Amino acid sequence: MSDSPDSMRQVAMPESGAAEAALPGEFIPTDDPLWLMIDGEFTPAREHEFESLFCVSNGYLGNRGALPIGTALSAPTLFLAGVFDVIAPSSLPELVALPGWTLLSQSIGHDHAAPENFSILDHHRLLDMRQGMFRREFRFGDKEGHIMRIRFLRIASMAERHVALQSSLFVSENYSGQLEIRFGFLRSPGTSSIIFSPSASSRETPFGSAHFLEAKTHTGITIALALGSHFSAAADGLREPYIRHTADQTDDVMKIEIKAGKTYRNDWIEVCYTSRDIKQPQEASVALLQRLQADGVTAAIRRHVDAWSRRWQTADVEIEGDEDAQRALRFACYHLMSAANPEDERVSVGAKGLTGSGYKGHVFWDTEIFLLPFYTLTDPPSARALLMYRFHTLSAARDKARQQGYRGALYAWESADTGEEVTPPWAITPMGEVIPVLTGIEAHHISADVAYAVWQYWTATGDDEFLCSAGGEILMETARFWASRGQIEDDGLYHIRNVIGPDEYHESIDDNAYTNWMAQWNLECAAAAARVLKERCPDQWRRLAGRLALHEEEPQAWLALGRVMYTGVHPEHCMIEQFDGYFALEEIDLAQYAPHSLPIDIILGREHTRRTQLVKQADVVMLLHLLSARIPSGMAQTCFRYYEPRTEHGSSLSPAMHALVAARLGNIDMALRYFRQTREIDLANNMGNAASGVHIAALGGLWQAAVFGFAGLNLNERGVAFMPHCPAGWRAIRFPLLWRGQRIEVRIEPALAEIRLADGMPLQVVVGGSTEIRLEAGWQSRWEWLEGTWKETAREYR
Ligand code: IFM
Repeated sequence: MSDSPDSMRQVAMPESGAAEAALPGEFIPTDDPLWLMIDGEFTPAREHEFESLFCVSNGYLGNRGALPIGTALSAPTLFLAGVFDVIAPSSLPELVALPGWTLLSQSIGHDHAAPENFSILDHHRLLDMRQGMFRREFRFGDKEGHIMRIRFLRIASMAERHVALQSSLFVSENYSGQLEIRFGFLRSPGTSSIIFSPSASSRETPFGSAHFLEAKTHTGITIALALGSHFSAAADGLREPYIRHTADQTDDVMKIEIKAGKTYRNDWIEVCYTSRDIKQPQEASVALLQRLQADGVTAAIRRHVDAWSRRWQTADVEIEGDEDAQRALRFACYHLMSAANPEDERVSVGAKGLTGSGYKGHVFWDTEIFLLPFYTLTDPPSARALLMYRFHTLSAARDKARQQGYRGALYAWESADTGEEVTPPWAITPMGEVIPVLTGIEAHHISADVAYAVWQYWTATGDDEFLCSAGGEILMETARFWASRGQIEDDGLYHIRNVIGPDEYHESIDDNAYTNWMAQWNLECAAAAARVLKERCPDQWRRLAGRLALHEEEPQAWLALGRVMYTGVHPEHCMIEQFDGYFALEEIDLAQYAPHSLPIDIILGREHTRRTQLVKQADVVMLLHLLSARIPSGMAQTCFRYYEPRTEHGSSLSPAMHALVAARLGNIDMALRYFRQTREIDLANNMGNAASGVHIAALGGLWQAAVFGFAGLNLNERGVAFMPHCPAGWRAIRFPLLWRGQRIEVRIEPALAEIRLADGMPLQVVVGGSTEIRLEAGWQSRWEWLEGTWKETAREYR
């Protein structure tokens, strides 16, 4: 996973204005290539990778970007957030992979179609990121020389989250006669062994045909799908659509008489509710389908496009001067926005969002540390919903702490629907070796990560109601966990032993710097939160303290423990040691193994790797960002210089953090290199596993590298600060932020920064560590890099 080809080589971009024409009356096509991802080649071996990249999802459902006409390698799949199944008593919950609804085949004349009987003549697959739309245009011919053209679009509605929609245009270039089209659910090898009820039914409505299907997971969740299909321009030729249901497939079969050169259109609407959402999911699906059929597909698409447009207004990061970086950031924002659902507090975002079945759909610290900043600063309701998931799973976290002999809340390293620990106890390496997985037992920093996101959300939004009703309890319980987790030892310091930090090469270690520093922060922050709660919501605080049996002195005790936390700082070297004994480990020069395609712990062996200073992913380097205010800049520089060459980036989480920190430390070339490496994780599949879903944490990290790294954003209680490091090749970075309900517009050039407060109360702003200014609503402050320092040079009302 070293030198990768440039990300955009395979995902080619069109010339400006060359985007495909619109399906008539359905939507306004995006022709700006900076908003499009295009696959213009047809490479069946890369099919699953593109299915992940071109997935459409809305935080409730995710529909992989499979080709609408099956290929032998297609795996059309539908995921529903929070719908996990446990297939056997001994297995772990996994996100249900439902068969995706797709165009299965077409038969022209008497030639019954299997994909292999067709040849693809032209193929063009496109993700319109601005409108949240997957589109495809292709021409194919059969053995008799009949040529068909199909144009198609698919959305997962951002306006009505229970809805997915697909619209297709068919034109036969040279054949008049019968066309049979089968739409349906195709069970592919990747789909779950879910049971579809045989009572699938079909009926005609004034707006087309409607089909109803029910499926049940082994854990008893009912999934009710209502599917509406409408064929236009075919009234004369459409013959009795009917539904055909077998164990593997449910097809909607239509036969029409077509004329060469004439366009036929089919619209298909899918509505889904489950028994997790509502008592009568079947009725809810039917009712919504009927409403949508009455309204029409065009109106539904318009609502979806409007919803995307509103979302982009608070999230778009514009990069002037680097088209690849621009598209990569839009791709990141597209998937981040697609992954969250502000309307559902019972689900979080899994490591692959709803784009693939990697990690069984489980939720990691990825959400709180890599994704939450994006949602907190661009879509606070989504951030709140994700944090509420942690609130609703507090009791499982309390159980886990208790089971391990601690107090408070220890969150699951891998979490599904209930918050219980679902990390697999073992894994199989690429060499076929079965190895134990200890993260579920020892990766305890997750509790501090959740606490960190709670406090950051509250700082940025000022959402006291959340802090008083939910966030405060998370902070108290996680602090309590840390207060019981370690011990003051003979040296008078508080030690936390036997953990795994972010660097998973080293297991069962003592005093991991990341864990201890974050635990210290958690203890102090909870004590501060106790003061805030007491002041802002005294009644709720009294009730909470009563319910948790929290003594008056407990927050003081947390502060005292924080003061004696062992931090691994070696003042003489201005360094933080990653864990106790790390500096004594064997030094390995990673460069001598470059380039290598297998992970280094496989090349060296796990035991050997454990005895070296090789680091799997940012560990101390994470602290340089998350707790930057606590680490003097000299120490940050020394630590980065030490750990960066020792880091293998064996996790997709690592390069983005290195891009961010390198930028903050002023090492722009290196930052750009890591930025590129991050964007290539999905866009050039440089870790080789994009097929199992996009790497959502890396995408969140890419956004953070731009905003916290190159623009150098810092948040504090009074407002915002910037330490800009805009690369010289990027003419400017421009992005909006939401701060306590106010919109801030930021534009950073290599030697210029403009900060505008669009509305709300005055805000403290500082650029480059100089004097803070107070910015009023409607005003823009202009800063310039002059004589080696940032100075405010103008302020104007705009
Ligand atoms: O959470 C990460 C972990 O840090 C490294 N392995 C992959 C996980 C999921 O992305």
